[in-house]
Amino acid sequence: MIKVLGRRNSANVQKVMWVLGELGLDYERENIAGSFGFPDDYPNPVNVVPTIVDGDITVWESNACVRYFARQYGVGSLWPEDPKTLAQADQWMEWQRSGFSDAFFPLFANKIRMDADNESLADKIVAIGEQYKILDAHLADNDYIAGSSLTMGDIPLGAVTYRYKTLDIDRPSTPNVDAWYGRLTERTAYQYHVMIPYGTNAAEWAEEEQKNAGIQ
Ligand SMILES: N[C@@H](CCC(=O)N[C@@H](CS)C(=O)NCC(=O)O)C(=O)O
Repeated sequence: MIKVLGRRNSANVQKVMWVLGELGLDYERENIAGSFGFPDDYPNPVNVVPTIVDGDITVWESNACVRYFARQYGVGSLWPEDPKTLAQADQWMEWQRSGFSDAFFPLFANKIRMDADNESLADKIVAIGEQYKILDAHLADNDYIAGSSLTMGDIPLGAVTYRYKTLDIDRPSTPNVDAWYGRLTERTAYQYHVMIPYGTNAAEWAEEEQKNAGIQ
């Protein structure tokens, strides 16, 4: 049985859970990190979530976990067989981890988990809007990140986009992102694993974390 170690309200854990949902794989998830803390024998030297265990292999770094499951169980679907499509999926996954995350995560953490107001976050709100304009231009010619169907390339950006779209902030017009996001929101696995309320401030965030404790 696949094990996912990580609290359900972590966007990085949600990437992995969404993949498992898309692939129809059985799993057990354990509440780790945040208010749940880390067990002494946590098998990840960095002490962040997610970590996944599948038989004799343990993997951490969320995008590496996404790639592992896609390649092991999703060749031809989440893991594109065509090397060029695969390269496109991989490229946007790398981008999510670099420039995009640098813009998004400080905004989200400050706004929701440290209760900062939008005025103090103005530069960050503009910065993530600029990142979404880059994504919007790419999606003008693509229904999904790597072409005409969902691949692993959609997972990291898609998992974070629920949060971006539901934050109380101004956003630039990005019609192609909107259409792509609309397609994601129609997927059962996305609804169940990603579209999870997170509250509007630190107290609500903590409440939502506990509400999710009993949900697989
Ligand atoms: N690069 C890592 C980052 C993981 C990460 O920062 N996870 C956060 C949750 S999204 C975490 O574990 N924070 C500590 C905590 O929640 O206690 C990955 O993609 O897996």
